[in-house]
Amino acid sequence: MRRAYHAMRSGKGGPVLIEIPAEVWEAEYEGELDYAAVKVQRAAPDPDAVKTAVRMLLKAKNPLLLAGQGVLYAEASDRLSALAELIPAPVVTTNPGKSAIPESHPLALGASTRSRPKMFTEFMAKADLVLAIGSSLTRTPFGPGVPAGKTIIHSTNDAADINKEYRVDHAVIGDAALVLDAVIAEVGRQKGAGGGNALASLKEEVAAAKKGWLAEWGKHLDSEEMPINQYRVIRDLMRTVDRDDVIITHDSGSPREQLIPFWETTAPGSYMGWGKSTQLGYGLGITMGAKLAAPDKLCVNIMGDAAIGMTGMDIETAARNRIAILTVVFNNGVMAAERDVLEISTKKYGALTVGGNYAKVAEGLNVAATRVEKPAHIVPAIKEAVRVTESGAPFLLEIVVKEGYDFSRYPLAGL
Ligand SMILES: Cc1ncc(C[n+]2csc(CCOP(=O)(O)OP(=O)(O)O)c2C)c(N)n1
Repeated sequence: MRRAYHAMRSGKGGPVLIEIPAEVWEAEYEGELDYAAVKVQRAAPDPDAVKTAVRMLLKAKNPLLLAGQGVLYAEASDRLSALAELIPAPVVTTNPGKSAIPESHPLALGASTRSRPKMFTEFMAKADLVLAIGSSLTRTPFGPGVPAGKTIIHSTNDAADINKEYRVDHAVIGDAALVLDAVIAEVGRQKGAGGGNALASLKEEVAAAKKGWLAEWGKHLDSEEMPINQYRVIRDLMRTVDRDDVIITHDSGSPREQLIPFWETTAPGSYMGWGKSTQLGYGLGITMGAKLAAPDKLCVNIMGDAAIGMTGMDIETAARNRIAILTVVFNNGVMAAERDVLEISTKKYGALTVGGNYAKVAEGLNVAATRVEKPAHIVPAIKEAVRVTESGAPFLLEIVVKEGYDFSRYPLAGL
């Protein structure tokens, strides 16, 4: 158990599986239990590596910070924002790193899975140096990737990730909070006073890029169409809930691609981004976990109709245990994410289409539910849903949406 807790908590921590043979499981332990809680261990970076990293950062014309989930685990979001302002440099995040810098921050460009905000692509394209921090820099279709031709500084707490999938120009090993502390202090030493103008003009550039991108998507976000446009639901949800007090996630399929670019996080840890292991139903499970860990937050998962069809019986677990999550179902009657790959089985068996009324299913599983078909009913339904979750019970909000497979793609050249 000591080894297991150490592996869970230290370094690049994560789940641990312990296999216990039956005869051990059933045996009585004789004697005093000799167990002490295992402390979290953190590694600090090599000071010379920090000096070199800062020299490179300050020499770069367009440096960009790429933050991963390690920044969230290290609770280093404030330091990340401080470094961004100090250099100054804009910040993008990986999919699991989303909210490592709150996206309401004026230097935040958002997160990326296969979809991403336009300014993510624009600023990544023109960056000459990328400092990846708290990221394994693993190549995945559900992450951003760093296009070829950029100088890469890779900072992670796991030395095994360095040079794994990218040839990096420089590495700084260590816990993201300790690395950021050291880098901030070194920037202070190497950089003279001034730079205020550069920060102000960078903020203006980011704000203009963001405004332009949102204007392009206004027709979706503000859509009055029926069946309802998914982006309109995301917009209304953002406007109705207190984003500081939310933990939200998506399921796999279109909801992930739709939510990640447009859900602007305001607090670290308020979004659970995932995708490398992309099984439908994961969003529902981790939302229940989030609610158990943070009972005062509004915990939301957005899933498609195929997703709830395959994995949704677990909402009964939430009802039985009074795990007061909010499940939003985008019911478009199809597996839109699979449209391009299910040609033959769709012709032969109608495999693409799924049908059902999930509000009725929810009621059968003791979960209060509403089905919404008109845009004007979205906000009142969200308010009712939040009220029910605040009373301690889960809620299912089914929204009849259009198929909608327009995503905020903006591909990155050179990947
Ligand atoms: C358990 C599991 N089965 C199959 C898949 C493959 N898959 C990914 S998305 C998807 C369809 C999702 O459809 P839906 O939930 O209705 O969302 P939509 O894309 O239509 O919005 C499927 C079958 C998966 N990721 N996980």
